[in-house]
Amino acid sequence: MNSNLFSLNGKVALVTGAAYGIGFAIAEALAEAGAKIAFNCRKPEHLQSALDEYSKLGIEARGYLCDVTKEDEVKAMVADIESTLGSVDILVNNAGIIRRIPMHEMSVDEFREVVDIDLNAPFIVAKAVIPAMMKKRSGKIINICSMMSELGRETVSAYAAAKGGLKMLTRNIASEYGEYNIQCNGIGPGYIATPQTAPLRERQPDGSRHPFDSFIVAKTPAARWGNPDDLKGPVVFLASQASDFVNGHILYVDGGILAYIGKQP
Ligand code: NAP
Ligand code: GCO
Repeated sequence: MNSNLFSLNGKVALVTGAAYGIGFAIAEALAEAGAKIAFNCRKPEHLQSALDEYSKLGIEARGYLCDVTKEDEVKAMVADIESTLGSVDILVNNAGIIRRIPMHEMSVDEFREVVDIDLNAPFIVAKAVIPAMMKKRSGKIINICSMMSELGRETVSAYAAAKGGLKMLTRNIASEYGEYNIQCNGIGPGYIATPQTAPLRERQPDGSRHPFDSFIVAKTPAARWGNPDDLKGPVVFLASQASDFVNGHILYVDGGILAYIGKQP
């Protein structure tokens, strides 16, 4: 097999929201495969700590303070990446938030904020990088979807609506730009141990596990939460020439949750 199949040498990767969590692991994996890394977040303290962590790993990441919902900030970031590292070859739309509120109690602004970051922003960032990919007739766009691209649950209406929409945005980008040798796929992580899910894993006052923690472990054939490193292989696959004929696919990295009815209590 061609040993360069999974190489990203000479490629420029932008990973949004990669100050920590899943995005950081994704950026680390892409760097390990040879890519030059650019990433962004909103908070200066997150940016600085991330730059320090990347540096400790020997990764010369270019970090940007950029809110992915602001098109002017995104355009300025992409322009600076193009003038310093080169045009973006690989985009990972990772930045995202969740608000866990019963729908009938959720404000319109709270709903809109989640959809803005989790769905509108991937459109904004993809739109900023696609013209250069079209010129090069080459590009990889990877949208970080979710179990909630397929399933609902209480309190996450905005998130599920956004991630379901992101699945279809992924398929539409694949449909519209495949002829330019641009592949757009999604990764659907299962339940991953990051700050975003920390509230679902908090120990109870009596020291017992959070009920949701126990629920997820029973619902996952792998009988564990995922960790960000579980996403490294899948993202390198979708970012590399190994997946040049994979397009519009959502790769679920979930330990088997979507395949499993769950362990009998
Ligand atoms: P996280 O720990 O909360 O990290 C989110 C990152 O996004 C942070 O770096 C945050 O930095 C950045 N961010 C948030 N809003 C932003 C904005 N408007 N502009 C720029 N950056 C922004 O989340 P995570 O668990 O790593 O999840 C990452 C992605 O995976 C999200 O799309 C999430 O929906 C998805 N996902 C997570 C899980 C899971 O179980 N953890 C499972 C499936 C899918 P700042 O706050 O500094 O901006
Ligand atoms: C939740 C969790 C999930 C995960 C992930 C699952 O509250 O149910 O936060 O939404 O973040 O999206 O794939």
